[in-house]
Amino acid sequence: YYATSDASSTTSAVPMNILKSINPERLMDYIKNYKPEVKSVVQARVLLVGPVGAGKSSFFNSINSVFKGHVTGQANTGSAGTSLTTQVLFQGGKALPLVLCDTMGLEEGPSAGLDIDDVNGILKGNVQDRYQFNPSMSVQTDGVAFCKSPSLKDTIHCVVYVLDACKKEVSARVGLHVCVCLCMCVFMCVVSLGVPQLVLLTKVDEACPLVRDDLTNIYLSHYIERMVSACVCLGVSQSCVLPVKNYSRELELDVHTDILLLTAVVQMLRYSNGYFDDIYQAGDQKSEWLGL
Ligand SMILES: Nc1nc2c(ncn2[C@@H]2O[C@H](COP(=O)(O)OP(=O)(O)OP(=O)(O)O)[C@@H](O)[C@H]2O)c(=O)[nH]1
Ligand SMILES: [Mg+2]
Repeated sequence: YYATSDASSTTSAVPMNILKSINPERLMDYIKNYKPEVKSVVQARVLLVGPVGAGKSSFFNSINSVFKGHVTGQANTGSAGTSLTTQVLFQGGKALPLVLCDTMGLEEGPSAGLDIDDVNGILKGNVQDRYQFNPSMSVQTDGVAFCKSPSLKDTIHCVVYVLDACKKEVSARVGLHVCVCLCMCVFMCVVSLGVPQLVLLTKVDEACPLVRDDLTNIYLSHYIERMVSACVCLGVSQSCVLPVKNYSRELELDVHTDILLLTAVVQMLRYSNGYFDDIYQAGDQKSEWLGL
């Protein structure tokens, strides 16, 4: 069996274990002190999108736990919520410069889950927080929850595809599973808007026994390495794939789990800044919109 036979082997290509050499405090400081490179925006807005049950809500909870200093379970995990939930992270009563937008999952079928018009509406900032999606109908442009003239702060600055590392849609062999096809449709839409994109590969603990036993094996696991390569079929480069383990059943925080989660957030903020840079370079005609 593909997963288990490879999961127990490690690669010798990585000379040292990077995870053991990263200081989580420095990552937290980077996040706390991050400032978007445009005056009109104070928080980077990151959209989490992906199949049902991939770990989108768990990711928000996990990041929240890291900043709170203990494991919390705030967002709706394990149930398919149907709203757009815009979640701000706080530490010591102070809002962090990052907003995670959690959505209902992508599902097969024309009247299930989010559709491409819904995603398009979220990306452009047309869909307001708490908007209840109707799985059998796209966002209504004449509805009260539709924001007709959003500004840059309301739009999405980075899109993160959340994929379960245990699922076959990520595997190289079954690379074109329907959820990946759906993600690819979203991808095309995101590319056309110029929004940067990353892949969050969750449940690395469930996917590989070596990693389950010791998370610091993450960059040594052939199985995870192959999963990361398989994500390239979505159109992102390998460096844009961020493997993480969310807090799911744990009662206590773990430093290596924190490092992977915080590293993912740092990348999200860097890519958001890349987006602001691109817009800035795009020309003066947008300078008013940007508040420059
Ligand atoms: N072992 C393990 N379990 C995880 C991980 N991430 C999420 N889970 C579990 O997977 C299940 C689904 O996670 P959710 O966070 O609810 O997934 P979601 O993407 O928000 O799902 P929908 O909102 O239904 O689309 C939950 O039971 C989580 O505890 C992980 O990294 N490792
Ligand atoms: Mg959820």
